[in-house]
Amino acid sequence: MPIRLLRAAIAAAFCFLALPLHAQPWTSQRPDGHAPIGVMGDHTHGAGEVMLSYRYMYMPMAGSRVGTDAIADADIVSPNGSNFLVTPTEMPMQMHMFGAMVAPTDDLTLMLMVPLVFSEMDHVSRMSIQNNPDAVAFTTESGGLGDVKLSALYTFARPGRTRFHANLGVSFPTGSIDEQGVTPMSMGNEVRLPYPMQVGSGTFDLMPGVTYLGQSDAISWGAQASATVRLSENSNDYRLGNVYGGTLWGAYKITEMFSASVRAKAMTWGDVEGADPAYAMAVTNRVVPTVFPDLRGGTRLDAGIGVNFFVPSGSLHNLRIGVEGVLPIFQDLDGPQLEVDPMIEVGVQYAFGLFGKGHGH
Ligand SMILES: [Cu+2]
Repeated sequence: MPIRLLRAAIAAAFCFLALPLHAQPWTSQRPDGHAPIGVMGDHTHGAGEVMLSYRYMYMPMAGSRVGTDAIADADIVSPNGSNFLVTPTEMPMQMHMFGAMVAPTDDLTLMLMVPLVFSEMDHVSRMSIQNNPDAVAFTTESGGLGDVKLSALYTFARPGRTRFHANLGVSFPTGSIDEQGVTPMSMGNEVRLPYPMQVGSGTFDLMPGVTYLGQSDAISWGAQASATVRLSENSNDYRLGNVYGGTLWGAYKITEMFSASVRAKAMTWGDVEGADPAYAMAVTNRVVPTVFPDLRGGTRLDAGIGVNFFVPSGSLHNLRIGVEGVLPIFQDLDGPQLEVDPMIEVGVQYAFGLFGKGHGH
């Protein structure tokens, strides 16, 4: 392509991103001024502003897949199938996330996120399936403080009614990777629970990303690309796979207080590298798929619908409530691995000005 054409194409693309070029800047002072609640680090704040938030996420998993195909629990534990002794059948996970944002300048917002994670895992075994196919053989539980994340969000462009900011986060290894439980195979002893029941990554992780936001009078839209990159091996001789994701959303402002959104999200995550030596015997004896480092990765495409509620004025000005339901529509898993079922996320956010301003950006 001739250089001149290329230049014109780039200019055209930029104009499209910056549409519509109204005098009015992008604003958070509307219900769709924040992304659907499932998006993290979507918005920044004005200088001197603070936001406190709480999110609840419920992620149920049930049934397993190999690649894109469902596999029956009975086939996973069959000697003629995947030949494991035990398989997880269900794993409901709940997360409570406490967040704080503070903006030292109009361009820089700092964000702290503190998660509490609670998981349960139900299993069947080859023996239990022969005796009573519907009975749960045993359940394990884990939970507690997850990996605390600290991010900087830096706005680097504001063309027209759009914004671009860079996200740079660090995840701290505050979550346990030594969660233990008793299983029928452990003869009453506490043994280390498998990879997916561990609460943290055990490593410092880098979380880079970039976010684009746009607005017209009635609708808003945005896109975000993000990654989680593990910086080392953890103290149990492994590292979780890196995560790469992208999400795209659009929202319609129904009134000054309500908006509705649709969203698409794609993510791919790697297998575990290395191996926790605590699982060595379980791997040798093919006890359960969840201790195999090469049965952890996958790719998933989700669709979300959500609503945002916003108080535009008065004493509760800048109080927000968001709800989003997320439906997995494609899953390709290194398996047997548990698949994700429809998830729900609910959040409350409250922003205020440190100097009594609280105008919201
Ligand atoms: Cu905020």
